[in-house]
Amino acid sequence: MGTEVIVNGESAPAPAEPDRFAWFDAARFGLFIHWGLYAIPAGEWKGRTDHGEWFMLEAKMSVAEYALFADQFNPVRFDAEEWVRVAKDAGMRYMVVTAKHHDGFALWDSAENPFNIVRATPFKRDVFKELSDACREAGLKFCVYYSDTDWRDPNFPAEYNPSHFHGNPSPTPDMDAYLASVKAQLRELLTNYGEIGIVWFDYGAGFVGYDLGTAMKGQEIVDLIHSLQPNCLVNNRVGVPGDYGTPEQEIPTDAPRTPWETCMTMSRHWCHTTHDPAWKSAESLIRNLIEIASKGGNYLLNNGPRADGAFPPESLERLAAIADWMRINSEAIHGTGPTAFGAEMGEYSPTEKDANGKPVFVARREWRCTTKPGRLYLHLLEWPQSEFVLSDVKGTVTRGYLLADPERSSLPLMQNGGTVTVRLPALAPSPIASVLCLETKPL
Ligand code: FHN
Repeated sequence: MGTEVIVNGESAPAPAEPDRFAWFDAARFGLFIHWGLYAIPAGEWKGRTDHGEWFMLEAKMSVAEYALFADQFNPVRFDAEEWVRVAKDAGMRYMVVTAKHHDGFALWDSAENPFNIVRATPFKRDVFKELSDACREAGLKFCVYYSDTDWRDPNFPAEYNPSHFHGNPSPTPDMDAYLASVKAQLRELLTNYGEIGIVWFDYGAGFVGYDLGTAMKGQEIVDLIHSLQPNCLVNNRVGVPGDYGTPEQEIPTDAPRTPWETCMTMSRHWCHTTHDPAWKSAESLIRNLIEIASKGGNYLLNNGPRADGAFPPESLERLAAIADWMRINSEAIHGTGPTAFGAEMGEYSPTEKDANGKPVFVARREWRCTTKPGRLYLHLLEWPQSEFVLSDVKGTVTRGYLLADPERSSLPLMQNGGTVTVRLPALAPSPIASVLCLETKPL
């Protein structure tokens, strides 16, 4: 974009490039959906109950055997508007949905990939059309998960899989043909469903000994996406840096300086399973959101809908608890920047080392901070006895109040240089995290 334009014969500064990241950076919170044929066995098969979305590989199923699940897939309780309402109520600003996972089953009406919900199941509805419409109507970004792996496609090389499994191996896989099919499917997704916020690539393949970016021609794929939708974000999982990083099931100790998003399950598995014992508490999910936002990242929290299209009750319970907390505190998450401090996170031990000989990080859990211009949001995880003391404050604090106080009554506070002391009520408004907002003005 040039530095000037001519308007009515006069030279004027060129409009700034649209910031492709603005919505992502403000969102801070999204819903990840893993949904497909694997929801039918829901983890249980021939005596085992610990399968997940890798079910076809774990059960070493042929394409023909796995396709029998498509004949049964009829999610009569699927309701796109209900999915979107639950996500929006929880404060989620975007939704990433598995268009095609490693098993090759597509959730959109694909001419390129007829093994899809419209053409291969009794359900016959294009859930991507219904979800993209519902997201747009509700103001959520609709985003697409797409796996680099396809255990059905004979041209996907079996050797690219960690276990060299393939449901339909060709003796002479043709990677160019495979990539042509990948690009054709991406064109369908980026042409037929309106604005796509993110193409969320994933790697099922181990690409053992192969350079993912070269094998998948990653930059060509990213360029194709941007040629179709220039503002669409692409993550870092097609073998090239893409637009942002994707730590999985973990929150980085040190906040990356480039855009990032932690994806995490609510339970043990990404997809719905009937025997999942490891559901995380709503408290830990909310505190993850706070931790991630205080480091300037996004939280992509996963939910695995059931085969009938309904969200599991365990998910609904947690999302409702998150909605209750966000109803009061969302301004301390949406549109915020990272902490103005940092010492509150903890420090590296001067003596303790981990298995790799690196200093152990000793985390602190008293409070976290998110920021906006003229605002410090202190997320109090442990309620101080009577007062909260904050050091290294830049500028002057003009007022302090609890977001849980509908009147936002000013709390007694005093400031001595960079140290601010706030008198707090005896009881914490929330056992999970109570947010103290300090309004500030520059010195
Ligand atoms: O293999 C996939 C897995 O099934 C799941 O989709 C996660 C989600 O980020 N990604 C891969 C494992 O990293």
